[in-house]
Amino acid sequence: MAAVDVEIPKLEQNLRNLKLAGHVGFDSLPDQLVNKSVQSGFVFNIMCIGETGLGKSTLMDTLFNTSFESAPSPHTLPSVKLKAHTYELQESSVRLKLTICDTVGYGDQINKDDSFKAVVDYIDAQFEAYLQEELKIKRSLSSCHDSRIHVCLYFICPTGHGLKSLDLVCMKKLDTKVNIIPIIAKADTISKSELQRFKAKIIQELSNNGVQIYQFPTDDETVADTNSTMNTHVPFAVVGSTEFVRVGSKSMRARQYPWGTVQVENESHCDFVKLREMLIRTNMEDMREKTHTKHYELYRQKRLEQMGFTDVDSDNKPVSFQQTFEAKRSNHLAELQSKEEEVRQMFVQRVKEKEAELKDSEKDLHAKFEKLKKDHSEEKRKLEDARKKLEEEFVEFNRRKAQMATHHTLTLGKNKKGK
Ligand SMILES: Nc1nc2c(ncn2[C@@H]2O[C@H](COP(=O)(O)OP(=O)(O)O)[C@@H](O)[C@H]2O)c(=O)[nH]1
Ligand SMILES: [Mg+2]
Repeated sequence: MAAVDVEIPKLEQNLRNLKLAGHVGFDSLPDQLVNKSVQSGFVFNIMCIGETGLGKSTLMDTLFNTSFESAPSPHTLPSVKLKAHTYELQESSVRLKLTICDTVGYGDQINKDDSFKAVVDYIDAQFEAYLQEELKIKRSLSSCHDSRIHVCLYFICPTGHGLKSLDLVCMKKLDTKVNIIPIIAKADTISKSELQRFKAKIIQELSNNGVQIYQFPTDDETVADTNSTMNTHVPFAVVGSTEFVRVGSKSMRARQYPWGTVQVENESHCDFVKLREMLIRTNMEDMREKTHTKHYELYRQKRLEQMGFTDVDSDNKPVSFQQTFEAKRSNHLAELQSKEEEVRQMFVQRVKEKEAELKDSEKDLHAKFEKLKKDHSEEKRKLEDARKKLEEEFVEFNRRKAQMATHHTLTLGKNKKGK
């Protein structure tokens, strides 16, 4: 392929600021963007990790103020299974395709060593599906369902004693793959003073183990203050409920106990509102973006490197995709050729060996045949000799017999004369 020299003008150097004499209209670009996004709808995928019975399904119902109708899972599963369900939700004119991925059987096995593996595999599989679509010649990224997990809500058991080792191991394995928001489940079971200590302990343990959890972004001024305050409230202590009680004229989600009522949306009762605010109302787009630009990017980079692609060669010089591909192709061809040559050599060698073997056995056969022939003629000669000898003996015998006969007659004659 002939190289084409194209002079690329240095844009920055030629950049001039111009004033417009009147209204042109490209100030509508943000609106165009909004309209387009609203039209195509949004996708958001949540993964809930936590032991069975920690209130994952209840919290999802509470968060989206609906009933996803999930059947409670048993505690007896032999391994962790990931189950994803997708729902189409609509609020005013905005459509949201929401996928909730549940870790069924998480933490239920006696040996919990591999509990996180199913989760990691699931997250990787979604990245891989997206990567494969991206690498296709005919891509349909906008129409195919993006199943990459945008956020992982990690449900912590409200023990008041800090994290379990399974929690730490799993979050450590996931922190480069997904935005993790740890939450304290069933926070109505823990007292106010205990909760503060528990939260501090969890944060301490996470940082001691180098687990990176999702930080609400503070680079956008409009939300920087709220987000930075909210970052200090993590892990949110949440309560979920499918029961409603009337408070004044409003019906709200709550949990009723003999000693009182926990209102899910009451900020002095729990952090549910904070979680909903951060997860859905303020940072949903940031989590979608971080998933693509940070976590997926890392996965993509690792996978392409695994496949043997690189941006720079050993001398740190830029290498294009095509160069890498061609180098790989010629390497592959050379390898193929040397393999072919090796196989050919081996074949020739084998044929030679077989030929020599055949020649040897032919020689053997020949020698055996010669020996047999020799033995046979020897035998024949011996027999001939024996026959001759016998014949001679026979002649001799006959002769002697005749002689004896004559002698007998003579002797008898003499005797007659004597009488
Ligand atoms: N005390 C308390 N119980 C809860 C809470 N959320 C859910 N539960 C109860 O815990 C049980 C299991 O909840 P579920 O949502 O099925 O848990 P999952 O297995 O994690 O999906 C149910 O009886 C719920 O009513 C909560 O915030 N506090
Ligand atoms: Mg459930």
